[in-house]
Amino acid sequence: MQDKGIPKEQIYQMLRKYKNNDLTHRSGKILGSMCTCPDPVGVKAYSMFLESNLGDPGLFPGTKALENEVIAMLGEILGKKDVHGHIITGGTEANLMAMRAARNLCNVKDPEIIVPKSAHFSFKKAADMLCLDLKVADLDEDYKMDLASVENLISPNTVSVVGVAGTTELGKIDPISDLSNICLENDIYLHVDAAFGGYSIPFLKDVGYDLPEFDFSLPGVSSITIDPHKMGLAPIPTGGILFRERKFLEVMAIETPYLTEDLQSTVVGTRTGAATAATWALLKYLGRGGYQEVSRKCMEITYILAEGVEKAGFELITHPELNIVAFRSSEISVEEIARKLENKGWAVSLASYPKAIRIIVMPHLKLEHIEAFINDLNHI
Ligand code: 0PR
Repeated sequence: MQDKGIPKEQIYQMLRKYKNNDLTHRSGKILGSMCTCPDPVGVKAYSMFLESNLGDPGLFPGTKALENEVIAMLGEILGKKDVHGHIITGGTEANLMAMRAARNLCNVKDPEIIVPKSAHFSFKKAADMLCLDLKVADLDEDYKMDLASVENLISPNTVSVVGVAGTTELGKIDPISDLSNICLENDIYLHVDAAFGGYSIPFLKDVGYDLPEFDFSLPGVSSITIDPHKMGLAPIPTGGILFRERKFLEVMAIETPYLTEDLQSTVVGTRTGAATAATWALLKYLGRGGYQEVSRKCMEITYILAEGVEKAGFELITHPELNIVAFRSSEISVEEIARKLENKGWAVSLASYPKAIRIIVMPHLKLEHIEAFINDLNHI
């Protein structure tokens, strides 16, 4: 570190040089990301609350009121207005909190959780950090959690079953309604990871898409992860965790002797209020109608992409249920396809099960990008 400070204009110039090495969502080249260009209204709201710390909410009662309103709005979207929860850093932290609540609720010596083979890797982190034994349920022929497999894995040590509404690799929605029944019958905590689907399934249902129930309207659902920084268009890092009952937060509350709150249930202490402000602003600004449009447009482009992929001679892994298209070829490996697409400037990602090229049709992908992509796909 140099002794004397550098003039700010020079600093900004230096930063721009680094930034120029980054890809941007706006370029339309990022095809494998669940994040997107944050909406400017959310960015402005975020920047207005940079000094707000929800880890010490007594100092920021305005931001705390915003968080309460956001949680109620997200609860309303997910079938229950009087839910309890927090705006946090993202899906990983949300899943970690849910698993911690589930574990703490049960007093078992060797706790186990049951997740589908399609679950996000954050559950492996949660299992490691919380000393949980991870039991992996098989998928059915449509890549959704297999119910017979779940029932076989249930044991007296099961503290939670996890279903996913919008899987990371294929965008599939697990049979949450059946999981809800199974969990009610066995008195097991059911967590729904809707980090991706939470901000789209309800809105797509509004506009006529035939998608299954997955939220608190199902009585067995105990908690839901929903990420504003994915389909919610909020800046990174913004995640959400919602619990059906306050006691799920209370079982993991830690005393905080010198803060303006007595108890804290979140993983992090100092916690930005900016994410809450951005989420609040976007929910108010876009409204239900705005989010319906966002999801509807993504789905329309998803279908165009799926059709283009098939016409180009590739095999779709599955009919897209949400805005993810996954495909492979009988002639060349997915690694080879990815390499060729990367040479043409596309940043694609690979699904692991089954192996496939995976494209997430996020709001930054416009029709012209997808048309250019299909054109390149035809010529690899
Ligand atoms: N749950 C689900 C269903 C997810 O898909 C993800 C992340 C998480 C939880 C974890 O969320 P956080 O990453 O917010 O903690 N899904 C994406 C993935 O792993 C995240 C992502 C986003 C990856 C943008 C790359 C990228 O460029 O694929």
